[in-house]
Amino acid sequence: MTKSEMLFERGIKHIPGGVNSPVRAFGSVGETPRFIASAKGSHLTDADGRTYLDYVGSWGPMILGHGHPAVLEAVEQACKKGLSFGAATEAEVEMAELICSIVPSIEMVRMVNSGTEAVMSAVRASRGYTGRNKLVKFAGCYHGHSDAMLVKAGSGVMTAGVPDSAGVPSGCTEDTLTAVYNDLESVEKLFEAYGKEIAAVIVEPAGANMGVVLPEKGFLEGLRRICTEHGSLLIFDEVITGFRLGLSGAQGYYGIEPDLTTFGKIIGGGMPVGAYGGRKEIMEMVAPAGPVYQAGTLSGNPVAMAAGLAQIRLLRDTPGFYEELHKKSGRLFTGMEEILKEAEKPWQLNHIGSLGCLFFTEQPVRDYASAKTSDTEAFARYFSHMLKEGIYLAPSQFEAMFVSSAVTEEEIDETLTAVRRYFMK
Ligand code: HOZ
Repeated sequence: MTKSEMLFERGIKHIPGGVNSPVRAFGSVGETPRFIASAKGSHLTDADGRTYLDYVGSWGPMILGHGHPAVLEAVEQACKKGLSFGAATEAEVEMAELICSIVPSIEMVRMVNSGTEAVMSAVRASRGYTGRNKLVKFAGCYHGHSDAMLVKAGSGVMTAGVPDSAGVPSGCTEDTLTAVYNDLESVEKLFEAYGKEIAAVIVEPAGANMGVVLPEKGFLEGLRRICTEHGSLLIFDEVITGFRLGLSGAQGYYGIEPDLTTFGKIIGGGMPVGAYGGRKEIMEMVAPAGPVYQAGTLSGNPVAMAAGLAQIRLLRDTPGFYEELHKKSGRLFTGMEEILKEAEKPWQLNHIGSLGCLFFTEQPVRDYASAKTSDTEAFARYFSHMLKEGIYLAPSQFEAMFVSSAVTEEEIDETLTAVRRYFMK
């Protein structure tokens, strides 16, 4: 028995499913989860001492790779000054100034502790601001696990095959309306029926929790237009795409200005962080400036702020960071496409910047329904092969592959060799 297997056996006795977040249980790929002991640069090392080339990067935040010296140094210095004060600090002001200086649509920002919390709070702010209750989300988009968002959600909800979670009272989701990703008509229909009641449309500007699903030309522009016409707010959930598709996230990449934006883990450099922000008049609704209540003892935690500030400044100040990362990732994804052209199995490879996802289906993947046509057993076989080759992919069909700047050109070649060995056998 491996140490990971033993730890899983022990964990299962006292943690639901043996893990603290469902996807990491490896359930949908039929493997035992690897328990990670440490990580450095582009690699993870498990409890058995096996190393893996990491294409998960803690689900996004480790865009610089693990243990970047500048981030570690900032954390060490912050730790020495105190772990938590439950009071305002200079670092929080610096973080707010930094985010507002980078993302043009954000004039004010509130720090929280996770993407789930960021979305929950942004939705509340949108309702407080508009005085409306209804919310439009898209099937397959994942916005964390707050009650109102667990309707046709992506990520682990999608692999679990439960479109709606147990334990969520119907009263909590009756104002959540679901539209089809990349289908503006489905959005128009909801606005025809409920236009004056819709507080906001929330969307992952590039879907990354039903696998990777890209917005088609005109989709985000259409959402912007519809929201403006109806006095509803447009919320971009940039928990995955923020500081990943570029310094100003998907909104900069596609040139669309949302009213509110949510961020997650990436702005904490690996520490538990989230944030939501947007136009001043909307954010001034939030307590104590306004009547929308939202609070948190650990929000803006000094150690998390130090890590996040160090990481974001590196992303901002490293010349050509995103060009380089996208070029490297592009070589990986086009290399995979070349190999897959020769493969007999049906496939679709969706990718953008340093995010990608291989689906096992003949249908182009453009929404929840087409993502669901992927053969998840074929994905599981591919996943197991890659893991044996020492390559750690997201353990679910409906997650993204994240490339970090720590991955070398040689490691891209190694990855392509492993892909080739699978498809050419
Ligand atoms: N899709 C999730 C991140 N957005 C996976 C991580 C998790 O749920 O643990």
